[in-house]
Amino acid sequence: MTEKLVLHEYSSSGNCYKVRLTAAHVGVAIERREYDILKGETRTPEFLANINANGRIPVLQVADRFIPESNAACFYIADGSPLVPADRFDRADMLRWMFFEQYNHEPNIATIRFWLAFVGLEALSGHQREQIAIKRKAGNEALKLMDEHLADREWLVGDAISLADICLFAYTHVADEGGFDLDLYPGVIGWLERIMLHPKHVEMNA
Ligand SMILES: N[C@@H](CCC(=O)N[C@@H](CS)C(=O)NCC(=O)O)C(=O)O
Repeated sequence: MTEKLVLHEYSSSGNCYKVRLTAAHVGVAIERREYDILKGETRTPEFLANINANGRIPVLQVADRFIPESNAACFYIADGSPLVPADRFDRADMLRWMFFEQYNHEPNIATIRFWLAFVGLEALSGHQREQIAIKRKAGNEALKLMDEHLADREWLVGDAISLADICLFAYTHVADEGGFDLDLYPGVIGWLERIMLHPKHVEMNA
Protein backbone atom coordinates (compact mmCIF):
# COMPACT_ATOMS: atom_id res chain seq x y z
CA MET A 1 0.00 0.00 0.00
CA THR A 2 1.68 3.17 -1.12
CA GLU A 3 -0.98 5.79 -0.40
CA LYS A 4 -0.99 7.66 2.89
CA LEU A 5 -3.76 6.35 5.19
CA VAL A 6 -5.41 8.62 7.76
CA LEU A 7 -7.97 7.30 10.22
CA HIS A 8 -10.53 9.89 11.35
CA GLU A 9 -11.67 8.40 14.62
CA TYR A 10 -12.80 8.48 18.24
CA SER A 11 -10.33 6.11 19.83
CA SER A 12 -12.70 4.55 22.40
CA SER A 13 -15.02 3.43 19.61
CA GLY A 14 -14.87 -0.26 18.73
CA ASN A 15 -15.67 0.62 15.12
CA CYS A 16 -12.47 2.70 15.01
CA TYR A 17 -10.44 0.13 16.94
CA LYS A 18 -11.25 -2.61 14.40
CA VAL A 19 -9.64 -0.48 11.66
CA ARG A 20 -6.47 0.00 13.77
CA LEU A 21 -6.42 -3.72 14.64
CA THR A 22 -6.71 -4.64 10.94
CA ALA A 23 -3.84 -2.27 10.11
CA ALA A 24 -1.71 -3.85 12.87
CA HIS A 25 -2.36 -7.35 11.50
CA VAL A 26 -1.54 -6.32 7.96
CA GLY A 27 1.44 -4.22 9.05
CA VAL A 28 0.45 -0.89 7.51
CA ALA A 29 0.95 2.50 9.15
CA ILE A 30 -2.01 4.80 9.67
CA GLU A 31 -2.04 8.38 10.88
CA ARG A 32 -4.76 9.10 13.43
CA ARG A 33 -7.04 12.18 13.80
CA GLU A 34 -9.23 12.29 16.90
CA TYR A 35 -12.77 13.74 17.07
CA ASP A 36 -14.85 14.00 20.26
CA ILE A 37 -18.22 12.55 19.27
CA LEU A 38 -19.67 13.58 22.65
CA LYS A 39 -19.04 17.20 21.62
CA GLY A 40 -20.53 16.70 18.14
CA GLU A 41 -17.21 17.11 16.36
CA THR A 42 -18.33 14.79 13.52
CA ARG A 43 -21.45 16.90 12.94
CA THR A 44 -19.80 20.19 12.02
CA PRO A 45 -20.44 21.65 8.54
CA GLU A 46 -16.72 21.10 7.73
CA PHE A 47 -16.80 17.42 8.72
CA LEU A 48 -20.06 16.80 6.84
CA ALA A 49 -18.77 18.56 3.72
CA ASN A 50 -15.23 17.21 3.66
CA ILE A 51 -15.03 13.90 5.57
CA ASN A 52 -18.37 12.07 5.83
CA ALA A 53 -21.82 13.41 4.93
CA ASN A 54 -23.19 10.75 7.31
CA GLY A 55 -21.59 12.56 10.30
CA ARG A 56 -19.89 9.52 11.76
CA ILE A 57 -16.47 8.03 12.34
CA PRO A 58 -14.49 5.94 11.55
CA VAL A 59 -13.54 7.26 8.15
CA LEU A 60 -10.44 5.97 6.42
CA GLN A 61 -8.82 8.59 4.24
CA VAL A 62 -6.83 7.13 1.36
CA ALA A 63 -4.80 9.98 -0.12
CA ASP A 64 -7.63 12.45 -0.96
CA ARG A 65 -10.53 9.94 -0.96
CA PHE A 66 -12.64 8.81 1.99
CA ILE A 67 -14.08 5.43 3.08
CA PRO A 68 -16.75 5.69 5.82
CA GLU A 69 -18.16 2.49 7.41
CA SER A 70 -15.74 0.57 9.58
CA ASN A 71 -16.02 -2.79 7.84
CA ALA A 72 -15.45 -1.24 4.41
CA ALA A 73 -12.35 0.52 5.78
CA CYS A 74 -11.10 -2.77 7.26
CA PHE A 75 -11.66 -4.50 3.94
CA TYR A 76 -9.70 -1.82 2.07
CA ILE A 77 -6.71 -2.43 4.34
CA ALA A 78 -6.99 -6.24 4.45
CA ASP A 79 -7.78 -6.91 0.77
CA GLY A 80 -5.06 -9.20 -0.62
CA SER A 81 -3.77 -10.19 2.85
CA PRO A 82 -4.33 -13.53 4.66
CA LEU A 83 -7.13 -11.84 6.65
CA VAL A 84 -9.33 -12.24 3.56
CA PRO A 85 -9.72 -15.96 2.78
CA ALA A 86 -8.63 -17.14 -0.66
CA ASP A 87 -11.47 -19.66 -0.84
CA ARG A 88 -14.58 -18.16 -2.47
CA PHE A 89 -17.07 -19.69 -0.01
CA ASP A 90 -14.98 -18.64 2.99
CA ARG A 91 -14.72 -15.11 1.62
CA ALA A 92 -18.52 -14.89 1.40
CA ASP A 93 -18.79 -16.42 4.87
CA MET A 94 -16.43 -13.73 6.18
CA LEU A 95 -18.78 -11.10 4.74
CA ARG A 96 -21.73 -12.91 6.33
CA TRP A 97 -20.18 -12.38 9.78
CA MET A 98 -19.29 -8.77 9.01
CA PHE A 99 -22.91 -8.04 8.01
CA PHE A 100 -24.10 -9.91 11.11
CA GLU A 101 -21.81 -7.67 13.15
CA GLN A 102 -23.40 -4.54 11.72
CA TYR A 103 -27.02 -5.74 11.93
CA ASN A 104 -27.31 -8.04 14.96
CA HIS A 105 -24.31 -7.26 17.15
CA GLU A 106 -23.06 -3.67 16.98
CA PRO A 107 -26.45 -1.88 17.10
CA ASN A 108 -27.20 -3.72 20.36
CA ILE A 109 -23.91 -4.37 22.16
CA ALA A 110 -22.05 -1.22 21.09
CA THR A 111 -25.06 1.03 21.61
CA ILE A 112 -25.74 -0.14 25.17
CA ARG A 113 -22.02 0.23 25.97
CA PHE A 114 -22.04 3.79 24.59
CA TRP A 115 -25.20 4.75 26.45
CA LEU A 116 -24.18 3.30 29.81
CA ALA A 117 -20.40 3.77 29.85
CA PHE A 118 -20.04 7.06 27.91
CA VAL A 119 -23.33 9.01 27.99
CA GLY A 120 -24.61 7.78 31.38
CA LEU A 121 -28.03 6.42 32.35
CA GLU A 122 -29.22 9.77 33.78
CA ALA A 123 -28.58 11.57 30.50
CA LEU A 124 -30.52 9.06 28.35
CA SER A 125 -33.93 9.91 26.88
CA GLY A 126 -37.00 7.91 27.90
CA HIS A 127 -36.97 6.18 24.53
CA GLN A 128 -33.32 5.18 24.95
CA ARG A 129 -34.00 3.76 28.42
CA GLU A 130 -36.87 1.70 27.02
CA GLN A 131 -34.59 0.44 24.27
CA ILE A 132 -32.03 -0.97 26.71
CA ALA A 133 -34.02 -4.13 27.53
CA ILE A 134 -34.78 -4.76 23.84
CA LYS A 135 -31.14 -4.27 22.85
CA ARG A 136 -29.93 -6.35 25.81
CA LYS A 137 -32.05 -9.30 24.62
CA ALA A 138 -30.91 -8.93 21.00
CA GLY A 139 -27.26 -8.51 22.06
CA ASN A 140 -27.41 -11.70 24.12
CA GLU A 141 -28.95 -13.53 21.17
CA ALA A 142 -26.02 -12.41 19.00
CA LEU A 143 -23.49 -13.58 21.62
CA LYS A 144 -25.28 -16.93 21.96
CA LEU A 145 -25.20 -17.47 18.21
CA MET A 146 -21.45 -16.76 18.16
CA ASP A 147 -20.91 -18.99 21.19
CA GLU A 148 -22.68 -21.94 19.57
CA HIS A 149 -20.76 -21.44 16.33
CA LEU A 150 -17.45 -21.28 18.21
CA ALA A 151 -18.15 -24.35 20.36
CA ASP A 152 -16.16 -26.58 18.01
CA ARG A 153 -14.22 -24.01 15.97
CA GLU A 154 -11.20 -21.83 16.67
CA TRP A 155 -12.15 -19.03 14.28
CA LEU A 156 -15.45 -17.76 12.84
CA VAL A 157 -14.51 -18.71 9.27
CA GLY A 158 -12.36 -21.58 8.02
CA ASP A 159 -9.30 -22.52 10.03
CA ALA A 160 -7.49 -19.18 10.36
CA ILE A 161 -8.11 -15.74 11.78
CA SER A 162 -9.93 -13.48 9.29
CA LEU A 163 -11.46 -10.05 9.11
CA ALA A 164 -14.65 -11.58 10.52
CA ASP A 165 -12.84 -12.30 13.80
CA ILE A 166 -11.30 -8.83 13.96
CA CYS A 167 -14.56 -7.01 13.21
CA LEU A 168 -16.50 -9.00 15.81
CA PHE A 169 -13.72 -8.85 18.41
CA ALA A 170 -13.88 -5.06 18.62
CA TYR A 171 -17.15 -4.73 20.54
CA THR A 172 -17.36 -8.26 21.95
CA HIS A 173 -14.25 -7.85 24.12
CA VAL A 174 -15.73 -4.75 25.79
CA ALA A 175 -19.33 -6.01 25.96
CA ASP A 176 -19.02 -6.17 29.78
CA GLU A 177 -18.79 -2.33 29.77
CA GLY A 178 -22.43 -2.38 28.63
CA GLY A 179 -23.39 -4.91 31.31
CA PHE A 180 -23.20 -8.10 29.21
CA ASP A 181 -21.97 -11.16 31.12
CA LEU A 182 -19.43 -12.84 28.84
CA ASP A 183 -18.96 -15.69 31.36
CA LEU A 184 -22.24 -17.08 29.96
CA TYR A 185 -20.41 -17.68 26.66
CA PRO A 186 -17.33 -19.91 27.16
CA GLY A 187 -16.86 -20.42 23.42
CA VAL A 188 -16.69 -16.66 22.97
CA ILE A 189 -14.24 -16.28 25.88
CA GLY A 190 -11.85 -18.87 24.39
CA TRP A 191 -12.06 -17.14 20.99
CA LEU A 192 -11.35 -13.71 22.54
CA GLU A 193 -8.28 -15.20 24.23
CA ARG A 194 -7.01 -16.68 20.95
CA ILE A 195 -7.33 -13.29 19.24
CA MET A 196 -5.53 -11.52 22.09
CA LEU A 197 -2.68 -14.05 21.93
CA HIS A 198 -2.06 -13.40 18.24
CA PRO A 199 1.45 -11.92 17.81
CA LYS A 200 0.09 -8.98 15.76
CA HIS A 201 -2.58 -8.08 18.33
CA VAL A 202 -2.80 -4.50 19.65
CA GLU A 203 -4.92 -3.32 22.56
CA MET A 204 -7.79 -0.89 22.06
CA ASN A 205 -6.01 1.84 24.02
CA ALA A 206 -2.58 1.28 22.43
N1 LIG B 1 -21.94 1.55 10.62
C1 LIG B 1 -20.96 2.53 10.99
C2 LIG B 1 -21.32 3.10 12.36
C3 LIG B 1 -20.51 4.35 12.68
C4 LIG B 1 -20.94 4.96 14.00
O1 LIG B 1 -22.03 4.71 14.54
N2 LIG B 1 -20.04 5.77 14.55
C5 LIG B 1 -20.30 6.39 15.82
C6 LIG B 1 -19.17 6.06 16.80
S1 LIG B 1 -18.90 4.33 16.94
C7 LIG B 1 -20.33 7.91 15.64
O2 LIG B 1 -19.61 8.44 14.82
N3 LIG B 1 -21.16 8.60 16.41
C8 LIG B 1 -21.17 10.02 16.41
C9 LIG B 1 -22.44 10.58 15.88
O3 LIG B 1 -23.31 9.82 15.40
O4 LIG B 1 -22.57 11.80 15.94
C10 LIG B 1 -19.57 1.92 11.00
O5 LIG B 1 -19.46 0.70 11.16
O6 LIG B 1 -18.58 2.64 10.81
